[in-house]
Amino acid sequence: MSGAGAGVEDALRVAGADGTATETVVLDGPLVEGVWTADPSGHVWDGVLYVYTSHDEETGVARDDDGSHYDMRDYRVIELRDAGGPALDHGAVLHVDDVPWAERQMWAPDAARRGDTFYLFFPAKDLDGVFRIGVATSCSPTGPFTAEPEPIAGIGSIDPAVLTDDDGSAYLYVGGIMGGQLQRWDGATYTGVDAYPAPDAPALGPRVARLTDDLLALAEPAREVVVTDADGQPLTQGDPRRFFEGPWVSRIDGVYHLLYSTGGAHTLVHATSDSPYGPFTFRGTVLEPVVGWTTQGSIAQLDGRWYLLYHDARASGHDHLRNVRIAPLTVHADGRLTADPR
Ligand code: FUB
Repeated sequence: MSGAGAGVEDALRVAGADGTATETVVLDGPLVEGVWTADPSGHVWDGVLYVYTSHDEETGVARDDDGSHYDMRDYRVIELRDAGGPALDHGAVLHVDDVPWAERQMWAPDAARRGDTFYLFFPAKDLDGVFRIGVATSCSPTGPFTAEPEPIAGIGSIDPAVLTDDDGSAYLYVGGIMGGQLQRWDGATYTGVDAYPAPDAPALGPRVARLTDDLLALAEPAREVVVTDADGQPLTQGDPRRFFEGPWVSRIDGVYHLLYSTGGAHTLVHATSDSPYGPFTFRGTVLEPVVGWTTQGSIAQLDGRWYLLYHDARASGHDHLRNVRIAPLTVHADGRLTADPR
């Protein structure tokens, strides 16, 4: 952790670059500067907001349809005591070189807690170029994390997100189409073949499975999550509102909210259900398109207020060099969610 030797409160007063706190008023700017961060997953534990992010870098890998230029190699944790900042960047907490089965592209992560153990869930490509989901553990929310020797069996693709429900059950959601390879998974099997539904057929949905009590494996086969329109009809593959990537589920006032990116339409949207498995009913746009091709987000409640964590590329002008930001999130009386980015 940065600020080593000093208490967290002392470290929070330190202004500086990578590995120290920033004095940015984060509701108006990036959470941290001097390092590119993306794909934020926010969790409040013991009154502190921990934001788990991927770490964008310019490594010279050429842009392609597989997203190879999103060539990230490690994860970071950013800590906030207050949504207005300052933010403390704890630096790299897990590097691809320390994951026995992973080779590249450490994309959007999430974290979970069980007792005094903290879990980092992450996607990465293995030696065969297949996106798999890994898990790493730590005794601290700020790492460092130690990876399990093998990825989680029975599930793949990208963008893991874990919902810990009120009864303690934990659900793992994953998925991203195109470069995220969701279209190449048939149940628990990676086929290597792009199989997209026809434009007028039900869209590909993220996958969900309950995790075992130790959060290291699936407790059941993964199933597909369906998102429907207001009439209960599945959104079709040709519908710009359909799921693209970045699933995130929060339970707000007893309702399960599935947040996801629509990809080509460049919006963050949400859908609601009375079950963590869905089906989810499409509700609307949470975040209008940001600068940059990708849009990704998560939801956290700090000091009684709801926030959206998201990223954009407005500072760099390059899709693959992003900054994580935070915006107030309004929960409307009818259950709709809308973010108010600055
Ligand atoms: O950051 C790499 C990938 O881009 C993520 O996994 C996607 O959700 C998108 O943000």
